[in-house]
Amino acid sequence: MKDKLEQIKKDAMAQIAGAEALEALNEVKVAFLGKKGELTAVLKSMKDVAPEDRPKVGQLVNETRAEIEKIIEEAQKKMETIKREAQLRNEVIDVTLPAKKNAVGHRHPNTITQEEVERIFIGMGYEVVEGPEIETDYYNFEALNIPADHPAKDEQDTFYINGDYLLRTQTSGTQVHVMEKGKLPIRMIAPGRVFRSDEVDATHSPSFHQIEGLVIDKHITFADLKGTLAEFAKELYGEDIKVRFRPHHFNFTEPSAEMDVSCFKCGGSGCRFCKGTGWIEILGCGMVHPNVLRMSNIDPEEYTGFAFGVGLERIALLKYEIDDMRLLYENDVRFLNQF
Ligand code: 2U9
Repeated sequence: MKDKLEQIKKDAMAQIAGAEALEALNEVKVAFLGKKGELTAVLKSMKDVAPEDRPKVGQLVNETRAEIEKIIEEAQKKMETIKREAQLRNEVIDVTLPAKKNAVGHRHPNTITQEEVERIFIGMGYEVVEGPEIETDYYNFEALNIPADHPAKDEQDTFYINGDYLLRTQTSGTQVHVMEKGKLPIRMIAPGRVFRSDEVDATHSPSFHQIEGLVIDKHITFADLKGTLAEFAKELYGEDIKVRFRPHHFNFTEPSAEMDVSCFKCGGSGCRFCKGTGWIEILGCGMVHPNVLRMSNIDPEEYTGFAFGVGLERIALLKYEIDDMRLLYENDVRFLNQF
């Protein structure tokens, strides 16, 4: 029996030494130590051993088993180490290689322009307020002193959702919502998308963006309007920019005006950009009409205010010298990459 066990051990050693991979080693383990393995067979044949020899033989079998297990385990560890080392060699990372460049997106020129305008007014203490794109006739027209028979209310100019609701044609409804809350003074801008039933061309689109402003406080005068908007123009186009105000008409402001800036291309001497005039129109403005204040429960005897409106796309087109508004909506990356 002792010789037989010696032989089994020798065979096992030889096979362990010959096993080239973990799988082969596992097979050796099964062949010697498994349920149907050689050592198990020896244990099963113990019944043929004389009873007085059994404890000794049993001990011998167990020792052989422990030895084979130990050697297999060592071989296993060795192979795992070799495998891991090979893996580490293959997966080596050269940390000195340059990193892959991430494709970073661009802010849309409209967004850049909007953020620039917001930055300027936030710097002057204004709040940025967003309002709903769907409004009622009251918030879009009536509260702004626009009478029922005004041509702007025509279906040719305004998108009606139904008899009650429409897509706002200006962001002014947002200011009305703020005024109705009754918290004064107000110093706010309302940026956002507006809708008008226009045909698409180089300067028109059925959907564009406005930034409107509203200031209401005691003792606000046209001088405040002029000073604020002149400062805005300087921040947007540079210290040397001049402004001029031309009388205009809006239902929601009285008096009303349009503001021009001196041409930032030629400095005012006249060029193709300003069509030879030296001036470029950039916004509309005026003192808030007493009717508008009254409708939102503000006493025009106590409070006055000014308002203004800029077309965001117009500012962006001028800023980047883009001659077709459609480029701002097509999202052609070759165009957008430039900003
Ligand atoms: C309230 C009171 C007054 C907003 C104003 C303008 C003048 C204006 C145009 C600019 C270019 C529209 O996009 S555009 O075509 N807007 O000229 N907007 S004053 O006046 C208000 C708004 C709200 C309660």
